[in-house]
Amino acid sequence: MNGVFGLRMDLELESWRLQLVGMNGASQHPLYVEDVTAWDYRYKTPSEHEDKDHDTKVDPKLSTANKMAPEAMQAQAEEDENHTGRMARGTEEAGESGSTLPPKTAGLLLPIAEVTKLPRHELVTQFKCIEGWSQIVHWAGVRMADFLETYPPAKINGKDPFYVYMETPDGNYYTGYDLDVMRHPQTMLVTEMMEAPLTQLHGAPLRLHMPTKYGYKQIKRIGLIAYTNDKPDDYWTKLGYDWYAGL
Ligand SMILES: Nc1nc2c(c(=O)[nH]1)N[C@H]1C(S)=C(S)[C@@H](COP(=O)(O)O)O[C@H]1N2
Ligand SMILES: [Mo]
Repeated sequence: MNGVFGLRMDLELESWRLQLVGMNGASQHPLYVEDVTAWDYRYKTPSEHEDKDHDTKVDPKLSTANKMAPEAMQAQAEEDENHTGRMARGTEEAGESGSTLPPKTAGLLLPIAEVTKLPRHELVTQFKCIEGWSQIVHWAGVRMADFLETYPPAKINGKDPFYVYMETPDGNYYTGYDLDVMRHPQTMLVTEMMEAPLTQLHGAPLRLHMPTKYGYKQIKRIGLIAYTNDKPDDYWTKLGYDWYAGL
């Protein structure tokens, strides 16, 4: 396990929905809502985990990192809830995403069963973290290409949008991709790792895997998928890492 941004508190899995924005004909779909950002994800107590500083890829001497302890996050969240009824977003080192949705953005809210309706695929790959470790992993889930067929992006000026943006439910981890790499047959929306359902810290109920890119593009606990023509913000790119992260 490596990287806890967007995962510091356990998610109540029943409260999970996938926010989908930019889909063609969304307003005709039975799962259409006028404001996906109003969806309330619920959390349990902070995760018990060893952070081990694995996820700080910046030289601590050069870094102004001020990582919050889970207890501090919880206190902050409670304080924010008292003031605004919502959790603060972008509270990790890279700050708030420039691609976060404005309130009142329309789209779909998909329960996990809508995702797992798509054909199931398994894949064994070598997963590579830019920090130097790698691991053989058995994945299962659905192809992102199939998801794109079922939930196609709306054309912009007659053409497919260039990019796909993803974000954790709390907006604290976020990633951007070319639409082309999303259509690669080995790019997967993953629900199981090592023949077991995803654990919280591996991104339950839904994460991304693609063997073409480093681990930091493989977002855990996806809350939002948005099709867009604006090059999306990306957590680690903000801290100096390459946007493409190609292997
Ligand atoms: N939500 C979220 N997803 C994330 C991260 C993170 O901090 N938060 N870290 C990334 C990095 S740098 C790596 S190497 C992988 C690690 O995946 P694993 O914990 O399943 O091994 O998750 C990626 N996805
Ligand atoms: Mo990583």
